[in-house]
Amino acid sequence: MNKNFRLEIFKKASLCRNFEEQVIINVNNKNIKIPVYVSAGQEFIAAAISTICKKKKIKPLIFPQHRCHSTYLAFGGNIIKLIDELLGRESGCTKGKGGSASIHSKDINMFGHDGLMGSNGPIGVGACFATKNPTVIFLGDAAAEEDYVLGALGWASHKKLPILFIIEDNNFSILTKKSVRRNWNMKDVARAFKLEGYDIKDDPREIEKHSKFFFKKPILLNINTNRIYWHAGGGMDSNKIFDRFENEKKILGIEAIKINEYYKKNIEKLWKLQLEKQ
Ligand SMILES: Cc1ncc(C[n+]2csc(CCOP(=O)(O)OP(=O)(O)O)c2C)c(N)n1
Repeated sequence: MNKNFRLEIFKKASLCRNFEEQVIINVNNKNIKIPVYVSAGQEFIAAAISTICKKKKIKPLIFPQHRCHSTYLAFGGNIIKLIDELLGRESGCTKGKGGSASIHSKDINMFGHDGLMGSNGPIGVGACFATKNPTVIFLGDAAAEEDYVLGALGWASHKKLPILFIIEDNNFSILTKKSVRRNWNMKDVARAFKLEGYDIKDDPREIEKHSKFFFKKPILLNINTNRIYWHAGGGMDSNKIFDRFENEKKILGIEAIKINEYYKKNIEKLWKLQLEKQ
């Protein structure tokens, strides 16, 4: 992968990571009073997919689930409106009514989740079938297990829809690991439905490698990743989890460090300004 492109992806990831770090601070000091689902650790998925879409000049329909701050930010959602949403304000991107789990934004074609795990599978397939617009559906590894997701995969395959199913596979359904829940994987399920299916890491180079046919046919990427914080809120079980963000920063060196310093400083400032408006 060309270094500039990798840095472009890193920029988005840095925006997302620093945003989430501020969310954690503001959950802990009780400025944020609603349940939050932090995407720190998983941000390279949204960062890579959105940068690839931008390069392809595609503005897809986006169907996220609850862990979606990074999806919103990486695809160009307004950061102030997200801060306001988490603070429960009417000026929030979902008018303060969606909270963390149901981020919705007409500006970026992002359709907020309703809370029923996996529902965005059939809803997103339906939207893609009706409009034929390029569509990205993000599902957790647990949400992907819902029966209605399977029916949706079959329809997307049969109709050869321009759709990308991204499984953000952090191994957990709240606290239950995949190995307790099932003996199969989503790549094989996709292939059983005659979809292209791959099981990859959240390494942006691997994601890009599979991007040639994005939106030319239906594809499912099961992307292995890690969430750093608890299912909800800002707790942390271990600091030994592999952190793709820190890994990329180390590899990319001084340029990445500078990018990250920029986002850290400015996002902290934005949060402060918004909080002062209260
Ligand atoms: C149909 C349904 N079943 C159960 C739940 C309760 N629930 C909320 S989040 C969650 C786990 C989701 O895990 P996953 O889809 O892997 O996403 P992650 O939280 O790991 O990002 C569960 C079981 C729900 N909201 N909807």
